[in-house]
Amino acid sequence: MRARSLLLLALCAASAAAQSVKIRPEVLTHELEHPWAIAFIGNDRMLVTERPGRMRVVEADGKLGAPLDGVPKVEVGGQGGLHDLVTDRDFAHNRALYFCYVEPGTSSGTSTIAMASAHLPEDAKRLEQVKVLFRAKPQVRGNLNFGCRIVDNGDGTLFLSVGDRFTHQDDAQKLDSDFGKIVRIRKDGSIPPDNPFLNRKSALPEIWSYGHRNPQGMTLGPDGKLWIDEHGPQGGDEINRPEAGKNYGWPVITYGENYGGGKIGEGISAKEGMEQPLHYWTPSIAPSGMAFLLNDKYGKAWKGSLFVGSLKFRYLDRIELRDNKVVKEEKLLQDRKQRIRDVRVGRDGLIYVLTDEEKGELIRLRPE
Ligand SMILES: [Ca+2]
Repeated sequence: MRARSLLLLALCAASAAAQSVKIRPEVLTHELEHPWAIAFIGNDRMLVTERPGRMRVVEADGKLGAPLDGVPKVEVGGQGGLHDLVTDRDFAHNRALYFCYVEPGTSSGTSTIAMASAHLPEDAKRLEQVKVLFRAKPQVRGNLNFGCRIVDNGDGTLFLSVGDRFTHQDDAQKLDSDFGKIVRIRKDGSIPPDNPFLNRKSALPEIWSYGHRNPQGMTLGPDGKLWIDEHGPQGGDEINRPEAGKNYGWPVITYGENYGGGKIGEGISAKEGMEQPLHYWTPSIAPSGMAFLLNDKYGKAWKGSLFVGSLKFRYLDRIELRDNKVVKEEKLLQDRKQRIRDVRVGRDGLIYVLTDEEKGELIRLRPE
């Protein structure tokens, strides 16, 4: 009897905890084809990328605009196409945007990851002054593991995540390749004078950190540091806080294994000189966009939480951290069974989510 009441109490406590913040998902549009990223371009307007190479305005009431003119040619196929989009920190004054995409290579069948800047006029009908700031080296075939998230670091530089392209996993440990790296450049495309490998012979000067696999989520934390999530192989998806010049281990150390089983390399998960992840998921959740909620629109319980989309298990993960350790995870939007591609906090302080489907949705989470 006593055990039963204790169990009941525990169950009540668990469900009370799960329902501590009730949210009402408000679908603004379900007419987006594989949307990838949201940028807030006004108090009541958003700009969204669709992987097949389009950018479109979504009004606060969900009204969808025509595709913008001026988007460069994008190589669409597999996981690749048009990916991340961010506004400049000073967007209200300079109307500057940064976006990344898969660009056709110079020889047939090859491609690479490019990052460009553009000016968005007030009417938001087209991109102007498009300038390619960076192209990842080398150009190769294949359409997997592009990475392709951007962060405006606030010091005049941009971070870009570049995946290992799947076929080039060993490049993640090589400093003469951009694959498996976080790169850092200035907003005019030049190299910042304090990047970590400027004095290393044969190292690419844009490299910030290395040993990454496929980072599809990236944001600045409340600590002002860069936070990323990255896909492991089978198991071993990670959260990292990439610091200048550090090695995050892939493919030498990993908590994952090869698809279908079998160890990767020596099958080790730790090695001197290589950083441990802040957190890892086994089995893989296939993490996507990430955002910190720093306001209390959803009450105190969610303030400070990190939100990460799961493509594979189709939920929004709410992560509580203490001293940079994950102390709790809560699965949200599970009943909707949608691949979550991006999560951002809007100018209104609310959480917005994109679902990566043929009829992809833009969802605003209303606290109740
Ligand atoms: Ca790692």
